[in-house]
Amino acid sequence: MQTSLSPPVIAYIGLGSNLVDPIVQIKSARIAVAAIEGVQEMTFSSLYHSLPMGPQDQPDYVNAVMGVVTKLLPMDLLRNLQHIENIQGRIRTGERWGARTLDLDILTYGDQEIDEPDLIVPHKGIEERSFVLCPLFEIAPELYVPNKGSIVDLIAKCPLSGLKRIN
Ligand code: ROI
Repeated sequence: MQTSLSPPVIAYIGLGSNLVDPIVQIKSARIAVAAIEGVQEMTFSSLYHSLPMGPQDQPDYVNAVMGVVTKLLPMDLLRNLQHIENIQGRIRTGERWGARTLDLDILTYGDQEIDEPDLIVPHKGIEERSFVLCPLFEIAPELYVPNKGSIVDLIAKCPLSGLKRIN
């Protein structure tokens, strides 16, 4: 894949799956993300079982968050993550907020705020998603999420119901 390089930036990536053996999906995705040229794994959270946000007639999710150091520009990182989603046979049911084999979201990219048609960073709705905030807090308790607040404050305001750490 054609990519442009920038100075190293710490980015956090959210991983989620609720189809086709979600734990295996997340573990394979971790390996694939760490193998992207210009991306180096720094930290990886525990895996968490979470109740679906959105339609309830879908399986529970497995979620995790990965911290990386990357020289890729945000759009290049995004394209690489989408490529991994596709390789892992991402099934889209067509339903809004429906079940998915693999979701890889850029949660934060350094202290940057990005508002492009394909990419909003920090991830939209992060403050309502305990399945993102808890694993993120586990690996980055000092993090300040640009324009949103400290991870500590965000967690304090977000209900944690239905979230269970797996390992
Ligand atoms: N719900 C949970 N629990 N975990 C997710 O990763 C997740 N991802 C989504 C929607 C459909 C919003 N719900 C989710 O995209």
